Amino acid sequence: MLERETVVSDQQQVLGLLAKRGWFHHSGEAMHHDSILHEMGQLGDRLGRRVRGRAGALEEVVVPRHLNEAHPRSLSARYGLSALPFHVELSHRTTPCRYILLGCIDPGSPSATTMLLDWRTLGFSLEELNLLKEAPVLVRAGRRSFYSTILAKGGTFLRYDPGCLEAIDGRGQIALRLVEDRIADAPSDVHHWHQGDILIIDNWRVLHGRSPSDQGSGRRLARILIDA
Ligand SMILES: O=C(O)CCC(=O)C(=O)O
Ligand SMILES: [Fe+2]
Repeated sequence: MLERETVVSDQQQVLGLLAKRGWFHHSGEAMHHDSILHEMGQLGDRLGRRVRGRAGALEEVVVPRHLNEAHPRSLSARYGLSALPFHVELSHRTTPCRYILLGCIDPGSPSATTMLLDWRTLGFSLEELNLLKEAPVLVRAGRRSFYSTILAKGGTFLRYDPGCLEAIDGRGQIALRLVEDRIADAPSDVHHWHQGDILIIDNWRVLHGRSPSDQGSGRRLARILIDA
């Protein structure tokens, strides 16, 4: 039997894999909501500071929702149980959170997968990268809406979420379509959930999405967001 210390993944190993691939899969031993969240907290708190999600909570449970049951400004309000398109979490903030941790409380039946895609593998040319850094887009966030670009200066992070980004001119339109088209053609990593699994995603680098889901599948993921 492994010592408890070795079960919770070693920080260097987590950081190493995050640097290498942009995401990290931890097969947890925890099987209950509280213990999964505890384990996620241990991993997340070592990476940075927790931030609130869209609905204002530091810890959330993500359940696939029908259009009319979803939080009005969430992607689910637009896509419901269909596939959730690839996005960067908290794209509507001036800086999206650095990490997302998802923990599987229940994979659901039928289960839905989470898809992961590193934007650096999308093959943008230098010219395209410049377009993404320069073309202005509107970031819709109610009264806090603002103008920004898809790619941050220096390429630190990508801002992309079909639910809150809008073109305001031709260049923005081309830039948004460019990302959409590349994503559509790109092979992604597909994560099939097992109870207790924890995924840590470098949200500045890896976009995530979800395959179509079923009403009443029982699928439940715990989620915490980290600034670092
Ligand atoms: O349900 C999933 O697989 C991911 C949903 C999502 O986008 C999120 O929790 O941020
Ligand atoms: Fe998300």
